This record gives sequence, structure tokens and C-alpha cells, in this order.
Amino acid sequence: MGYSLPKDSLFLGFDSSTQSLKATVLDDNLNIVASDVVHFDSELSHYQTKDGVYRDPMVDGRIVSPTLMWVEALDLILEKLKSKVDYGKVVAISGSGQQHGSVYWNKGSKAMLASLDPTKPLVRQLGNAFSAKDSPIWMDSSTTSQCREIEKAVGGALELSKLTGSRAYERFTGPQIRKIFKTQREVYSETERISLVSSFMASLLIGDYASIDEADGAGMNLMDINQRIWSKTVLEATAPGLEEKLGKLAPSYAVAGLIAPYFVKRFHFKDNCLIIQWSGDNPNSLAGLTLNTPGDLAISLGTSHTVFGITSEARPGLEGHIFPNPVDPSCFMVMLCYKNGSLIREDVRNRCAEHSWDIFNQFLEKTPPLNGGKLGFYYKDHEILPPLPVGFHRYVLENLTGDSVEEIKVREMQEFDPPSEVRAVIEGQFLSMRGHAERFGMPTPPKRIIATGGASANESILKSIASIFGCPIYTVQRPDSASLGAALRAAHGWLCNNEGGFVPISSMYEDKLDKTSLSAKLAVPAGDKELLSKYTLIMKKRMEIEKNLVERLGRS
Ligand code: ADP
Ligand code: XUL
Repeated sequence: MGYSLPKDSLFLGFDSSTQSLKATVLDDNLNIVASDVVHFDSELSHYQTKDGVYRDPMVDGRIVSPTLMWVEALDLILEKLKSKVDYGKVVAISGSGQQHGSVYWNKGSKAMLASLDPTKPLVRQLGNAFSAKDSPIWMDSSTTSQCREIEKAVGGALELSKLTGSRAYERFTGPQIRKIFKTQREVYSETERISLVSSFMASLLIGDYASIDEADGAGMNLMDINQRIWSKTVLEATAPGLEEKLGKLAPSYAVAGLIAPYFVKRFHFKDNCLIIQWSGDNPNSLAGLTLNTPGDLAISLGTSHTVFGITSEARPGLEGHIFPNPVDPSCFMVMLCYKNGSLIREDVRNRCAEHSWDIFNQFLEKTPPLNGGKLGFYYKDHEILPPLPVGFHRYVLENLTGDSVEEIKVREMQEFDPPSEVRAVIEGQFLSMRGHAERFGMPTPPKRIIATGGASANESILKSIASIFGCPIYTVQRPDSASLGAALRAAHGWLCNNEGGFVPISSMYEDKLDKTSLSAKLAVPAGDKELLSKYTLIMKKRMEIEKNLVERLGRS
């Protein structure tokens, strides 16, 4: 390795995601030595979340999570991990947060954070720290009017995308903040600081407000994507006095601060343990998967589905997102995001496959690829891509024998038999992902796809992805690349701090990647070529049907 990490040291990475808080610990050879998880619904059941969230029955599309639950999850995971990890050896900590979610700190909370009592858990001390007790999260879609207002104020959707890397999206933090400013003025004025989930968790660890890092900051519709500073134009279009409430931006590799005395006294961390800027779960997954070749794509199959890759040039458009690459300031990551990922698959599994992944997989294996033309669109929550409301749409494509889209006939259906429903949800998800990825300019076919997130443990699903995208699928040792990436970034941040400036992350592993827990292994070879051309045809037809659905049912 070009640079070595201190012998016998440990690096701790967290992932504060929708359904759980996870942790991964790496040693100085970048091998995983411990991991753990706190599952919100089952282990913190007193918050009564479903899938880690509250879906507001009174307000269409409003989806939030209790902020204090994330605090208590940190208390709990540190208790769980202490029997496995010698905290005194941890020299740096970083983490991932679900992107876009925001936390509203009350006036006076900075002082509260600075004087935490190590004899009590955090949750018992921060009950009054928040001006809004629930945090809007990435699944929220209740801010369409604020999105349109912000776009209009800056000269249109494309203009906003050129400025910030994305057009306005309901879940992005700027529109969420504007909604709070417009509908809960007292909350907005009582708010001393606004954090993202990532900078919020880092704030707990340093006992002070942590900066927002540039990669996760790009998911707010507020940061100038080229200069990496807050965009005055968009700040003004969002809410008054906002810059002060956001604090400064910091590069992802920077030190957020030293660990707070609270953790030194309560858990026996060393007082020189560095907290490296936390970032978004997708940017950190990009780091954890060591994605550094433009022809590679990553697919994350967690609660959300995302597909992302790297690019040297930012070319923002009306679809998809551009974020800075958290481990390489000279390039960007490009990404598409779907809301109906794991949870809709679980719905179909529960409805059609007796709540069992085994039966779900049997159905997937026994149904033929292309599903006899049966094609489904399943939205249990308002979808991001395409912007369609809750609803299921089923079709059968007929006359698939030729090779032109025009010849295909479409017949609407009310329902499919259970095995076909299982295949339709899987093929639908990945045909849509391929169609949009191609339209967005991502490589086709990719050289390879690295799959991560909860469902990447499912080989039957990976096989379908290999057939639809026509490339081999790789996976890493554990499906949680966001906490692994966070631990890796903790090591990278430690090194950059030690060297007095940015050093390339690859210098930590160089040609020894395969001896670390970071190396990706082939999980499924590329699918059949002939089958691929049929999928290409169906994908084109699907995009056409989708366009019609959006014209008929989508939001303006
Ligand atoms: P997040 O980090 O967004 O909270 P995860 O990456 O932990 O989500 O993924 C959780 C999801 O993984 C669950 O909702 C579940 O549906 C899915 N999952 C776990 N194991 C399997 C499996 N064997 N097959 C399909 N999906 C799975
Ligand atoms: C990304 C997004 C989701 C969340 C999930 O834009 O909204 O992938 O980051 O945690």
C-alpha cells in the first residue's frame, strides 16, 4: 500500500438508513472485523414506525421519521458493539445518512450538545433539542408546489439543475425547508441549525454542529455544484436567513471534529479519535464499492433502488442527479433513484409467495424470462422515477416475435397469476432502471454492475439483472456498502488529515485490493445475447407505455 494506516488501529463506519442503523469496523488492512445493526421497527418498537417511517394518513405523500429514534439507535448500537470492538483502538469514525432527510435543531441545542452528561444515554438528554420532532425523509413527496416555486424563481427546472446538479425533487432538502418555512413559520424561526441525517449524526459524535459535506450537500437543491458553495440564488428562492441555519460546507474527506468527551467517558474511546465528515449513503456506497472506472455501474437494492456511476464531467439535465464524488474531488457521481424498491417487492412476496423469499425465488426461477410478455408497473408509494402516483398497472405485450417496437400490441390486464406477478415486479424494476440509465447517458451495456444493498444477497434477482442489462454482476463481501464505505472513508479522512491534505483513496490499497474486504467478486455472469435483444425491445415498449402513464396520471 502507498500509505499505511497505523498498526492495530480500527475504523468505524455507520449507516443511518431508512430501516436501520448499521455499523462496520475495518482494521488497518481494510478487512472487516465486526459489524452490527439496530433494526428500528423491531428493536426500537416504542416509536411505532413501519419500515422505519411514519406515513401521514392526513397529508398526501408526507413521510417522516422520529428524529429521536435515530439518537436512541446510536445509544443502542454503541452498547451492542462494545463487547466486540475495543473502542480504544478506533482512530477514526465516519458514517452514511439516508440522503435528503433533515433535522431541525432548537435554539440552544448547540450548548446542549456541548454539555452531554456521560452517565446518561443521549436519548434522555436530547428530548428538547429539536424544533420539529419528526424529520422529513427521502420518501416524502409532499412538496410539489415548493419545487415548482423554487424552479420558477431561478429561471426554470433546467436552470436549477445546472446550478445545483438536479431539478427540484420533492424529497430534496431545499423544497422541504421551504415547506416548513411556508407552513410552520414558528418552527422555522425557532430553528438554530438545519442538519442532514449525515451531519446530524456527526454532530452527536463531536458534541457540536457538524458541517454538511459537499457530496450529501448536493442532494439539497441548494449547493452550487461547480463551486461547491451555497448558491445565493437558490437560498433566496427557498427561505429567508437560510445560510446562517445551514452553516458551512466541508469536503467529505475533512475532519468534522474530535470525538466528544461524552463518548470518551461513557464508551472509552480515545480523546484523539477523529470524526470524519459523514456523507450520504449513496456517495459512501460509491466509495465502499471502490467504483473508479467510467464503464462500471453500481446498483443499490436497499429500501430505495439507485443506480450510479462516475463521470469526469457534470452535465446536469432534467432527469437524475449529479453529486460530487466523495473520495475524488476531480470527478462526479451520477445517479438515478427509485422509491418503490425493496418494500414493493416485499408486498408482492407477502401477497403472492407466502411471505417467503424462498418461494418468491422459486417463482422467479420457474417463470420464463420475458414473462410471456406480462409487464407490470407497481407503485405502493408515489414514485420518483417516473413521477407517478400510487397504483398498479398490468399489461400483456403481444406479437413479440419480430424486432420492431411498432409491431408490439398492448393489452391491459387486471391481475397476473402469482408466479407471473413475481417476475413482473422484478423485470419491471430493472427494465425501468435500464431504460432510464440509457436515457441518462450511463454506459450501455455496462462493463459490469456491482450490486449492493439488502436484496443483493438474492441470487435469483441478480440473475434477472444480468439478463436485462446484458453484463456480469459483482457483489462485495457484505451487502451494506454504505457502512463499509463509511469505515473506508474514516480511514481515508484519517490519512488525509495525517498527510496534511487530500491523498487519493486508492493509495490506501493500490494493487492489494483483493486482499481487503473491499474487493468485488463475480456473482452472476452476463445473460444470453439473444435474450438481451428481446429485453431491449420490451424495454423500449415499456418506456413508451410509461410516457403515456405519466401524461395521463403524472404531476405537472
Ligand atoms: P436500507 O439500508 O435502505 O434501510 P437495506 O440495504 O438494509 O435497506 O435493505 C433492506 C431490504 O433488503 C429489506 O427491505 C428486504 O426487502 C431486502 N432483502 C433482504 N434480504 C433479501 C433477500 N434475500 N431477497 C430479497 N430482498 C431482501
Ligand atoms: C437518493 C435517495 C435514497 C436515499 C435512501 O437520492 O433518495 O437512495 O438515500 O437512503
